[in-house]
Amino acid sequence: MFNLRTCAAKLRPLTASQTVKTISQQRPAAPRTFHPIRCYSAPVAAEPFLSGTSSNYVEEMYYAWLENPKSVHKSWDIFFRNANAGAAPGTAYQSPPPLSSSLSSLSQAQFLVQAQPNVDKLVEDHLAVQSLIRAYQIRGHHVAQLDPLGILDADLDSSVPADIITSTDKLDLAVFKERLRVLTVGGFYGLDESDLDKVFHLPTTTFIGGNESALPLREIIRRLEMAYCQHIGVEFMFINDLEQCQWIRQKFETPGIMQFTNEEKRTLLARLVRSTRFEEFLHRKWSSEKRFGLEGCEVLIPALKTIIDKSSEKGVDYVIMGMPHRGRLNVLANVIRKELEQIFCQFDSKLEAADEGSGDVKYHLGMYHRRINRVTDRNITLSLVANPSHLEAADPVVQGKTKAEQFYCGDTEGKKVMSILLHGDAAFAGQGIVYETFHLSDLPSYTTHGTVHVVVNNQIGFTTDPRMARSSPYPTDVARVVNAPIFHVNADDPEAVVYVCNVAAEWRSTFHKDVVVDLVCYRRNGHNEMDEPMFTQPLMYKQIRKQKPVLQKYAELLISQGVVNQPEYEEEIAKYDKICEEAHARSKDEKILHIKHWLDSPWPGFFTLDGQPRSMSCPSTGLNEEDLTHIGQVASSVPVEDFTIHGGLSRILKTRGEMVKNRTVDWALAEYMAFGSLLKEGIHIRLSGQDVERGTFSHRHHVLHDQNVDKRTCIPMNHLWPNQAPYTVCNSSLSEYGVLGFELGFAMASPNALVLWEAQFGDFHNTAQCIIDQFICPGQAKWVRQNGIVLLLPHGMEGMGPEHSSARPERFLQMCNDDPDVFPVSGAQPDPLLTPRGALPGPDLPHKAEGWGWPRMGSVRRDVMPSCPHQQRGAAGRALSHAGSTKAQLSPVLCSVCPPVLWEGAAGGWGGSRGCVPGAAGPSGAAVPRHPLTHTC
Ligand SMILES: Cc1ncc(C[n+]2csc(CCOP(=O)(O)OP(=O)(O)O)c2C)c(N)n1
Repeated sequence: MFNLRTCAAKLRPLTASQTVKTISQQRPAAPRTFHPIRCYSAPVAAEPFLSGTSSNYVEEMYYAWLENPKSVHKSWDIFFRNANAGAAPGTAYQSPPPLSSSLSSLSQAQFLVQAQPNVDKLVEDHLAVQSLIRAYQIRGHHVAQLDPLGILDADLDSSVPADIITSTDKLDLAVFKERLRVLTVGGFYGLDESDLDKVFHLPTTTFIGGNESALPLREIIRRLEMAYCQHIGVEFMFINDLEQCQWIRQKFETPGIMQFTNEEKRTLLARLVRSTRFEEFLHRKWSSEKRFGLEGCEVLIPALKTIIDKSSEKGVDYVIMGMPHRGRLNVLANVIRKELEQIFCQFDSKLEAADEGSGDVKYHLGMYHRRINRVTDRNITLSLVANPSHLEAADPVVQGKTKAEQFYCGDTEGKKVMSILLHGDAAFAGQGIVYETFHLSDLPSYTTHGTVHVVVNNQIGFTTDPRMARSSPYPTDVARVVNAPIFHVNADDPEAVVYVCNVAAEWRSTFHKDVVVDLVCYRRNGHNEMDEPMFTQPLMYKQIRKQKPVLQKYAELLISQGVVNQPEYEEEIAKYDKICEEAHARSKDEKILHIKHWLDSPWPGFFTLDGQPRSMSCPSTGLNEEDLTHIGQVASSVPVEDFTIHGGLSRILKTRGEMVKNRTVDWALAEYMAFGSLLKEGIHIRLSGQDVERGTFSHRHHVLHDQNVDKRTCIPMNHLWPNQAPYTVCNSSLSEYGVLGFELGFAMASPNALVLWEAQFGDFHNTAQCIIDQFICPGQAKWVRQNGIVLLLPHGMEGMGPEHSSARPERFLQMCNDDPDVFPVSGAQPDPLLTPRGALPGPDLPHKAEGWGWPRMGSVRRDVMPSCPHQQRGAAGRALSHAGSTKAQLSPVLCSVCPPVLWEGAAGGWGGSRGCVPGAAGPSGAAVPRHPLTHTC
């Protein structure tokens, strides 16, 4: 039930003729409370018993009666009924009937009972207005005018929700009457036309009143329409936090809140000029080149700049962005501010590449730039993360990189570093990785403390109509799982767009949670500039041909408002065109394409000035036994006081301690020693994956849990040395694609960390195949940047079925090979089934595959790896000697007895974490061929 508080004085009659100002003056400003009173026809203040001291009592009585008339004494029931029924001042009170019933008291009771319908109407009307306001808050977005083309409903539903009382355009009386009739007949509200001019107190859950606490119904509806049914559709009522809902209501309902100064309008116009003229310039110069232009959503540039400006104002100084193809060049030029000549020269097909890296640079590679934000006058670093064609694959990578940057600068609350993710409407709705990434957003070891998502919702996916592309009303519905507010906005209303972007950035800095801006726009050309969209969307494109560009519309508006004049506008255009022309002239001087200019993570200190790694050598990896013993002792102890561990774990730790004494190690202890020694050298380690804290096989136990105190844990690895690097070990959500992408992004931020992702079973890595195929394997060749991520893929022949028994390491070898004529086969004779051209699997494929793949890997690994404790023969000695000589070789452990087998895939390398050049040597030595595409270290 609502919080019912008011004062008896408010039980006065209230009519539209009364100034609502008077009422608002009586009302305390904060906290806002709910006042359900509407109209009493008798001034109860005139009652003799209503003295000042009794008013609170009366007030309580009144609300109790409103809820349940039987809950108060009969005399109060009669009084309130009479007052409501219009009894004259002083007559509402009736003394209780005498014990002996008389005819007169009977007739009096009858009079009172007849008052009942008025009371009911009062309560019903009050609830009706409540419900009406709530209906707009929940469903107003369904009737907001979001499509600039005016042909498709953004929610794919043309019907108006049954409980929204009016049409969207105006408070047209005819439409209103009809709707009201339908709703009245349908029994929704029980209001009728005569109620339109009655004044209602507003509940605390709305801000439409501004400084007024009561409004006529007509005005209530008008204001609700202004707030929820114009060019902004706000979806937020699924959020189950009252403060957050109130915050949003205040931002959108407060009358006149969407105001812009002339200066702000001119800045917005100038940004639209840049965005629009940039695409026009590219079109003029390279009319037959693909560029995935932004035409139809030019407002994206002011939108992003607004988010960045507001975030900078709130203290953010590093923004990491991820985006797909659409408008990427424009974002690089006008948001990140990459030099225009660097962009233009990418269109020159004769340009020779100075370094490694594949084609398609301009749509895929990233960028890193530090500059002054002109609006806030503060330094800001902007980084656009490289992305493959695979839509949305970069989402978790951006989040991981953001987390790493936050971690390394000690930004534990995300106040300094933030991420912005851009999406296409079809991809946002269709790609599962979006959902997996959202589910990382609030996990302690994965949160980036709020991401601003911007959807370029051009209402088409390549050639596919949204009605065939998704089953949800909006493409953004996936964001509802994390209670992110979603602001849909008509992209042809630049001020509305800028307004919601400001609110989104403020939301992020206030609540540190995700938020979505859905720019409902259109795509002026085909999917790329060479595509004919009329084949498949004839009607839409007929409308698009007629559509005035947003720049023109906004310029006309500002000129009509006198904010700018025509010559000023033309001058702005000429100024930017000149900038483009001059950059184009300079771009012709570029003879060589430097792909290293397109990097998103600079790795300061790692490269020489000419872009080469400072050192190609691996530092000595040897360790003394004293350190190993120390690590082993910590690994077998509980390094904090008064901490009760499980009895079973005590036995495990005791066994560990004995192994240390006996100079033997098992897999878990060897891992401990490898990690511990790196931590001593100041190398941060992050181990992430499903259940990695304990270890799937209950072997690791890196996090100890106090058996008596909830959430009290201890990570002994962080108690090794006084000045050691931190060790992060975190159980992840049950996702491979999302979490591996995240860790890859984390590893991207620094070459001086060891970042490991563990699959629960090795073969589960295939649900993260996209990250492996698109980012890890093509590493240097595609991205000009290697990555030290290490994949732990435990697998073994232990009766868990054919797929669980192998992590398919041979696939990594295959993916690291880019010679079309050679496969990494082991036998003397090339296997015809496995040659790349014309190779079709025959009936004997399993046998053949086994012939070259697994046994070969197995035998190679058996050669280089230490034995396990089950094969008592010198196992510990070998493991220790490995740990003592080269930690990079410690990891491959194979045992036919132990269930888990750890394999460091071709994808990963520890050398990166040791400062050597990834790719210089593989962890499994000869198992990984040396090849430019090989991404091992
Ligand atoms: C994972 C993946 N599947 C398919 C494609 C091929 N593809 C490229 S763009 C595109 C349509 C994308 O539509 P949308 O997300 O709405 O973005 P828009 O191009 O309209 O901006 C498709 C299917 C791809 N790049 N990635």
